[in-house]
Amino acid sequence: MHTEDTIAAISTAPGHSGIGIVRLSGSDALKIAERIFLSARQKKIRKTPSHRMLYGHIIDPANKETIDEVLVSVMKAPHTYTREDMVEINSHGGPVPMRRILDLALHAGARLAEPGEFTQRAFLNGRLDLVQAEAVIDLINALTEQSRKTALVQLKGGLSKKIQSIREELIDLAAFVEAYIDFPDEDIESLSLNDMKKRALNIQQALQKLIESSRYGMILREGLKTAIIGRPNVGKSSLLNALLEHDRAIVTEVPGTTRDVIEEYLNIKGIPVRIMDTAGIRDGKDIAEKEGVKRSLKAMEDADLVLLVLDGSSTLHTTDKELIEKSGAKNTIVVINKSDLPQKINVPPHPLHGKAGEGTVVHISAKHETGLDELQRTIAETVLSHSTEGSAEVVTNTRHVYALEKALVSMESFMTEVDKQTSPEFLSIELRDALDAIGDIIGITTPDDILNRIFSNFCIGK
Ligand SMILES: Nc1nc2c(ncn2[C@@H]2O[C@H](COP(=O)(O)OP(=O)(O)OP(=O)(O)O)[C@@H](O)[C@H]2O)c(=O)[nH]1
Ligand SMILES: [Mg+2]
Repeated sequence: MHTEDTIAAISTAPGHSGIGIVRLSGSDALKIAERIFLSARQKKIRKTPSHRMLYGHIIDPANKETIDEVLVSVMKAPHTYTREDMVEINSHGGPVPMRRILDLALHAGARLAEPGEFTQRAFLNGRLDLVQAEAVIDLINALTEQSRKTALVQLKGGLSKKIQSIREELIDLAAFVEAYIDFPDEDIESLSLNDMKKRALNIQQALQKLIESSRYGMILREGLKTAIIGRPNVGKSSLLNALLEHDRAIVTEVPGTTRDVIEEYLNIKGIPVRIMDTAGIRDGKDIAEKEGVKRSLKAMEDADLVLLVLDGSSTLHTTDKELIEKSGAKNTIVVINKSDLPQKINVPPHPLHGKAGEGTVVHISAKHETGLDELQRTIAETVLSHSTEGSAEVVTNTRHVYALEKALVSMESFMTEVDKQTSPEFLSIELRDALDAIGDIIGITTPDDILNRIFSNFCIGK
């Protein structure tokens, strides 16, 4: 990656809109913008104080043709997103004028930006660490208000600060251990051993807490994978429609209506939910239905949460019992539907006890939309009861979880080695490994190929 050249991109989404923004960043950004912009009051971009806007027109320097009427924001280094000189051209948001403005900027000396390159520069120039840079994309992709809040805490450096403090504790501990390497003849006294263990335990606990927060964090980022499972005709598709508040899936009185998995997004009390309606489970004869059932079982297996729907107006079927058994290992809410009809079902004892949400029974009528609020509350509780909601430091990123787990493994080995009174050289190796893993999270030791992969997932212009 070259950071010495000036980059340009269309930063707003493609399509037609009121305004659109072409963005420039780099040491020549002001000069390049000046070549293609004519201010209404003859003002020069380079002479304009930072963080001011100029009104005028984009002009093709080759033939003096006016391309669009624009407002230009002038932002001078270092107080900018990338810490470089930046110009943002606010034009009309049509693809044709914007493409033309971008082309003019490229002709005037800019290079087309790679995806995420503005943010990559912000990272390379030290304005954001890697966790904060990754939070930018999470904020853009936030599924619900809760996801947005968590991403914003990360963007403002909340999680980074926590990771930094763990890193500092690790550095202190490493320095303490390494002091003994210089005196090979001296054994580490037991007082110091205890001190080391105490410090290592603190670090371990902090790592564990962050790893635990990721269960909630990943749900905020990717959605709670929820599968609606049950026999044919119990009202699974009706439930999906009732939750979505529109007729997404076909509902008929014929068993076996749904043949494929239907996936939708829902916002349940701030929690993004990826909900899947599935084909009713039975021993169907036709091939399409068999395939449908296979997919239902797969959806159940992959789900974070199973909504096991039973028909309250009929007695418990063998398949119901089998599904109750099958869902045993899963976080499950038993949803007894058709509560508007006379009830014949015996609420089955669920094999699961103990953990919140599991084996919980909720009565609803999907058709008359009753009991849905309680169901939604129960769904939200299964997430929140396990979570560290309210805690500022929530880990939402798989890359961070892996690195934290790696650091934790090293700390566990460190503890074992301390107990065995291994020589300080070996102890220090474990701490270095933990430090590297933590450094990878915030981008201190992250290899270039990983960095490039992270930024290539961004959109162009960010
Ligand atoms: N009385 C009553 N009928 C319901 C209720 N929910 C669903 N039904 C009816 O039950 C029938 C089956 O509903 P669906 O939602 O298609 O059931 P399903 O579980 O998706 O069925 P498959 O797709 O075949 O597996 C339809 O006639 C619905 O109108 C309810 O709460 N009360
Ligand atoms: Mg259905």
